[in-house]
Amino acid sequence: MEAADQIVTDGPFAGVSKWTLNVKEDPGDPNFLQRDFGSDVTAPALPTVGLQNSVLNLTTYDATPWHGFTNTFWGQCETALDNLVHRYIGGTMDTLTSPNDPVFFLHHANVDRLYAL
Ligand SMILES: [Cu+2]
Repeated sequence: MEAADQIVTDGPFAGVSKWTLNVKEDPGDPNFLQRDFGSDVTAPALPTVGLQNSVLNLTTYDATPWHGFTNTFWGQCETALDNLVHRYIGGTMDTLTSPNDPVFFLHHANVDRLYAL
């Protein structure tokens, strides 16, 4: 659950006192965990199992121009799966300091699992 400022308001990482962010992109960024599920219009939902399976079925690992927007396993894993989850959760997960959010590690463990498959 999050309030208007996207601060996480319940659970073990709620508020400022339970989970203080010390590494920030910008010194003015808040020092509390923020989430804003589904508010990004480009990421209104988590990736589906069907999307995940379609990425797993891509047989080319990567291709020119090597930038991640190709229809390859690496390109789609990064853009269609990984980035979509960051944008769907929003808040802290949608920043360069997204490892401040504990869910980052759950999410990236799954990304690692996909690479292993
Ligand atoms: Cu990521």
